[in-house]
Amino acid sequence: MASEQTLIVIKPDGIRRKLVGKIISRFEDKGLRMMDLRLLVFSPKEADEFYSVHKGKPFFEELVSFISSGPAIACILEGDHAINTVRLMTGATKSFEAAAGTIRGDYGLGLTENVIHASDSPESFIKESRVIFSRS
Ligand code: 3AN
Repeated sequence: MASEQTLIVIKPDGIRRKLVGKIISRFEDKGLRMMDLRLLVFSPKEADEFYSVHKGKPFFEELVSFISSGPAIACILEGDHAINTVRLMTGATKSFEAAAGTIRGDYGLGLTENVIHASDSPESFIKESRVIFSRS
């Protein structure tokens, strides 16, 4: 398979808890290449756009407010099967149910605060990375 790219965002809880080095190391150890990296604080408008697929869901406001509550780190990773590989390494949405050995399983207990976001498809990757990397 040709190399593909994906996006991860280390959420504000991951930054506050100083997990950045550990998380990035996992992806580097796996063999994924880091193609771009950005520290940002999501504006409410960017957060709204980033999570637009969840608009109307009961947790949407909380999600937008949390992701813009402090600095986050966005990183584009590249490698064979990168999207699926990174999703597997990220673990289940509910950190308290995520398998040991995954990032959420090892570092979190939360649902809204679940340490990391990872794109779930090529379309999501394009949309999400545009929100983050096209800002000035
Ligand atoms: P994932 O990040 O595992 O792909 P999604 O895309 O279903 O999960 O949800 C996006 C984010 O919305 C999750 N990472 C989590 O922070 C939050 N979220 C999802 N479901 C809920 C829920 N039922 N209550 C609160 N927050 C939720």
